[in-house]
Amino acid sequence: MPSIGSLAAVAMLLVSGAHAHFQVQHPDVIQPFVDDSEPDAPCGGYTPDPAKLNATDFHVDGDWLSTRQTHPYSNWLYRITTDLTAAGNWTEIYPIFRQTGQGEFCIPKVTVPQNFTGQTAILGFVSDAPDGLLYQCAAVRFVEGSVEAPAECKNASGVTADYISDSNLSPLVNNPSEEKATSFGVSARSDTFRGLGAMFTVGVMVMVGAFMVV
Ligand SMILES: *[C@@H]1O[C@H](CO)[C@@H](O)[C@H](O)[C@H]1NC(C)=O
Ligand SMILES: *[C@@H]1O[C@H](CO)[C@@H](O)[C@H](O)[C@H]1NC(C)=O
Ligand SMILES: *[C@@H]1O[C@H](CO)[C@@H](O)[C@H](O)[C@H]1NC(C)=O
Ligand SMILES: *[C@@H]1O[C@H](CO)[C@@H](O)[C@H](O)[C@H]1NC(C)=O
Ligand SMILES: [Cu+2]
Repeated sequence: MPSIGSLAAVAMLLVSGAHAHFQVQHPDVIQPFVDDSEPDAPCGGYTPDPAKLNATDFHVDGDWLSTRQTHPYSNWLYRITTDLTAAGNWTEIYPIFRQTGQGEFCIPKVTVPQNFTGQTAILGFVSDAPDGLLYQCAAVRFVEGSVEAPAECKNASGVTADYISDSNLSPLVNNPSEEKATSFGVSARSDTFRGLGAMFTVGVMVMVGAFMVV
């Protein structure tokens, strides 16, 4: 009788080859984007070349971040560093949260400490997904002021978000957030419900895996 753990591992292996993880919609990420390399820290398969960065302006008093995931859920960390090789010294710029549901997720007003104004930096996206940690990086230039998010900044229907603590993500920054008591909007579902949801997801993955083997 195989253990639940090994079944889950098999399911995750099957799933990892089966879909596209996640992509960043905004700001533009450093190329090339290689889906299979997304598990490679710190940026998804490459080290940024400081001499060749094509930085996008990011407004320190409010700018938008947009992603699209193909996972049923994942936990997100947004982080920045002025080390343009992305080797370390990361600062968290938004509390770690769980996105439940596939598709677009956009936060319209992400702020950065004002003393970053004028600096060029790497903005890192890390997703703690059912198939492991996944990475992407954008090159940004911090500018003053704020910007209104455009219409393309939207959440897929049915997607929800809750702040969460994540012991895989918090060591990846110098200033990890405490778990927030409040949720994004609708008040938090209980941890029990969340746990059951995760077990259901793994159960479905195992069944899909078994189906693919047969
Ligand atoms: C730099 O980025 C801009 C906007 O994202 C894009 O239009 C342009 O083609 C890029 N240039 C290079 C050399 O990659
Ligand atoms: C680390 O990042 C901070 C900004 O968060 C910066 O002031 C400091 O110079 C950086 N240290 C190194 C060694 O890059
Ligand atoms: C901004 O100020 C904080 C302390 O308030 C400091 O830890 C951080 O290194 C500074 N960042 C930069 C880029 O200077
Ligand atoms: C997406 O959902 C989050 C969490 O509810 C919310 O904070 C954010 O404003 C939403 N984005 C848009 C574009 O409505
Ligand atoms: Cu994936």
